[in-house]
Amino acid sequence: MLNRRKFLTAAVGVASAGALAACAKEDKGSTGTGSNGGGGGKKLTLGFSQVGSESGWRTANTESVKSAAQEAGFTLKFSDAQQKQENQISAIRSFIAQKVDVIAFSPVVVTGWDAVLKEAKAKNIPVVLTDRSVETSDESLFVTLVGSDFTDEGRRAAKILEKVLEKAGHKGPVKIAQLEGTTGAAPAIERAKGFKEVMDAEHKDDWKIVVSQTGDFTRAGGKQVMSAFLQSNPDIDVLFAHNDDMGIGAIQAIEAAGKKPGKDILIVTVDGVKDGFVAMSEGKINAIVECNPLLGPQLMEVVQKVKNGEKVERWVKTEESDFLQEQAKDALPTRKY
Ligand code: GZL
Repeated sequence: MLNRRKFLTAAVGVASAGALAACAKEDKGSTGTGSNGGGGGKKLTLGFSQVGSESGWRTANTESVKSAAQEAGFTLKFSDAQQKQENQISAIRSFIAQKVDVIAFSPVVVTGWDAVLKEAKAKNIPVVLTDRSVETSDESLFVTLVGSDFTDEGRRAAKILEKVLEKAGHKGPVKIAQLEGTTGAAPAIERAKGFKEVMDAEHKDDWKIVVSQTGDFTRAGGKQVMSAFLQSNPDIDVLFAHNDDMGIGAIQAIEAAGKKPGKDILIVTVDGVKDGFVAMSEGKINAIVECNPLLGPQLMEVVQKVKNGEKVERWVKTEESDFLQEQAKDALPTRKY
């Protein structure tokens, strides 16, 4: 996870990574013509390890990466880890053995990457993180992160919940259930952190998270955990779900319990996938904090720069908005994922 301290030390990382990329460029040499790959014509080969296919967000992200790689004229070696870190580590080792030009991956969890990233560094293969970040003691192990600020998404979720509560005319204490993303994943850790920051600063006396558990970013997980929440805490006022898919699963549980989602229990989610907007247009989700999965084009631009040995920002952030229920119907036709 990137923070200011890490950002400052990362300047060294970028310099050495730039050298890495330059080495990679020198090692490759290249013949032939053509515009892609930055090596004077040899096609750039990108090894990409994807988390899995756990949510609508992930499906859209995979599609964006694949189509952008094709558009860029790169050879893409793509691996779906089915949400298992060991599968991602194996895939990265395979990319190293295949001597790809650049490795990019969305780390399923934040820890446990130093060893394999050191292996990539030893072979002069630059690594680009996309979507999620990692915790590492050696900032030179990756060049940059192309992705969202999840802590800010958590803050935005709390701020938009204030508007939802006001619109609903809610008075007095607010009992909140939280459906967390995958345990140990950057978006889960950071969205919870950002939400709690606002809660502690501005709602210490009236908001309380009465129950919080992971639904692993899946619809099934959201439905199962929400059912359990309703057994133990039947008087929940609000659900904050770390992604739309868990929110959609929770809606099924809420309706099965004879309650009205979006009315009896106000719901704020993160992502902004089409099904989330449909649920919001039906009045079942009250607000969505967007997390843009269409990172493909930005990622390929960064990959090309890294291959060319050009300097890149330590964090290439994605632009995103927030949506209230009344905006859902108008926004639906233009949603791209
Ligand atoms: C966020 C991404 C998260 C989404 C979930 O960038 O890592 O993983 O919010 C997805 O939908 O499963």
